Amino acid sequence: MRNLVGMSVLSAILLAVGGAQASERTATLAVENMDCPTCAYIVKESLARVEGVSAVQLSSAGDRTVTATVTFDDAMVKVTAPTAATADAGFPSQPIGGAE
Ligand SMILES: [Cu+2]
Repeated sequence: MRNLVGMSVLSAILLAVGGAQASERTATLAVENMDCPTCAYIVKESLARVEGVSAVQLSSAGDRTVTATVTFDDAMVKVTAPTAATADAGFPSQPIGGAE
């Protein structure tokens, strides 16, 4: 299940897309069960599809745990929505450190 979709490439693209808006917030999720770039792609897509999410950045936090930093419009998105989205895709997640 490996392909060469690089997380760093995805992150660079998403960083370029993310812009500042008045009601933006970020939340960091610890995502379980991820073990290859395809998993990362699926998680990234599942988060990006949540309406109101403007940016998703993944970073490695160990062999099988990845953190996903999600930027979202807090007028449109509840903090629980990104967590539900990854769980629906087969990758349970939980917020770490609280939303800022
Ligand atoms: Cu995988």
